[in-house]
Amino acid sequence: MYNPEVETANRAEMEKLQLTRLQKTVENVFENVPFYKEKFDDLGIRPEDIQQLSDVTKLPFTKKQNLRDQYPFGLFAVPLDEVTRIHGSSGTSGKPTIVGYTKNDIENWSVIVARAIVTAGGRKSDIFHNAYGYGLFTGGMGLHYGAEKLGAATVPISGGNTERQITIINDFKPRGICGTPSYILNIAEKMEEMGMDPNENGIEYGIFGAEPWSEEMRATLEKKLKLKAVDIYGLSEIMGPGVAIECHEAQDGLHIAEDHFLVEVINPDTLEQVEDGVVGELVFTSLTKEALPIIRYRTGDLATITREKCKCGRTTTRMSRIIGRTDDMIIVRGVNVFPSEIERALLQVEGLVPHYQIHLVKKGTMDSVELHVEIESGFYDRVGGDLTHVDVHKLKKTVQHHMKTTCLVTMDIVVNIPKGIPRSEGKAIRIVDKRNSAVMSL
Ligand code: DLL
Repeated sequence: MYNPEVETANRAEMEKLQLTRLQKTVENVFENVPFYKEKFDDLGIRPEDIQQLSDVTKLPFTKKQNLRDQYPFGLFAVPLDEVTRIHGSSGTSGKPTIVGYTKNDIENWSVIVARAIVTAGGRKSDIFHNAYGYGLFTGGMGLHYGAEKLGAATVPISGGNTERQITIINDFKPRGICGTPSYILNIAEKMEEMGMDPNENGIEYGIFGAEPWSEEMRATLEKKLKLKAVDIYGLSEIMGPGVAIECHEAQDGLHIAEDHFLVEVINPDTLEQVEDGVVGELVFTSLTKEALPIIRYRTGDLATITREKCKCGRTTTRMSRIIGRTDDMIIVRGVNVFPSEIERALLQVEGLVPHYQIHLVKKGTMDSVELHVEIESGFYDRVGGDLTHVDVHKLKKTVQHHMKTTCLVTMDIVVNIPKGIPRSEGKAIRIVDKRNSAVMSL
């Protein structure tokens, strides 16, 4: 069940399965979700119009705002009586986006995540330390049910209480761990602070995601914790974690669970599909969901896809890591900047730890970026705790130069003392927008 033939199916077999499931999903939403019925009527389409997979482009898009407008249960395709779980995702503002699952949805999701853990190198015999937050957020419960489905001894530690996490890791000796990359880094640093070597904890693989991270962050985590780190992607609107995951063999793109999710990549301006390999916005249609089937959901996440067979033998379409968001893109003096680019450039500078924040401020009438970085404790001691030291000045210049060459933007660099950047226990806050607040630190 966890490494089924579907992962190595040839394209024709996969597309046949996808088409049958797409047709069923379209009929379902047409019959049971007034929002979609109305949209289909407006566009003059009916379920019978979906005769081949490429007909998906005839269907309307769904956006986060549509879920917000239908808060909390308006897009559900089944009566609440058949819903066995509710999750949500916290937006930056207002109420969370609510999603629901039937018993079958939970079963499918568990199998998808169990498969994902196997893809990451996990086994039934593992102890599996789950540091994703439990709650409305899909990370904790999603990984939990998958790990249990696999048969791993699942430790539902959740996020936070880092010292206790470390004790549990030392005592239980898990083979696998999962959490947001920023929180796992936080755990590793705490271990060092407590006089332990995070290299010696015996963890063999880590499943990290739910927030953007870079190859450089992967290298840092793999070195610090001596494990293989793979990227897991997902979003609550589509299911939760497990929509796609990297294999431990190649670590080269995330395998999409295509038997459950149909992927498209579109140009966010023209809304047309782009060629494989071209960066665009990921759009997913659920193929098996019962409680909240979703048509052409615009994720806002930017990536590329490839249909080339992977070294691991799987034939499923792979997506690149998320390289930005349509709405997270910072436009500074006309230049598009993505936080992930900043992270990549930052991690190439020696003397800094991989925690950072991008503060957007106003300088007069102009938008400006203040990049808050954090100095390594060894470096800090070397300069005697003096942030005006000539070496700190040099460090600032180096960072500024790296940013200018990677992002084409001149940024003000603010060096923080060790632990000066707030640590996360879940998704890290990378962007602080101070442009409209009265308090500005210039
Ligand atoms: O973050 C689900 C998840 C939990 C994924 C645990 C992986 C691990 P939401 O809270 O709905 O769901 O947030 C979804 O998070 O649209 C992306 O912008 C971002 N995201 C998720 N995974 C990744 C990743 C979960 N691997 C939103 N890389 C998505 C970059 C990611 N961004």
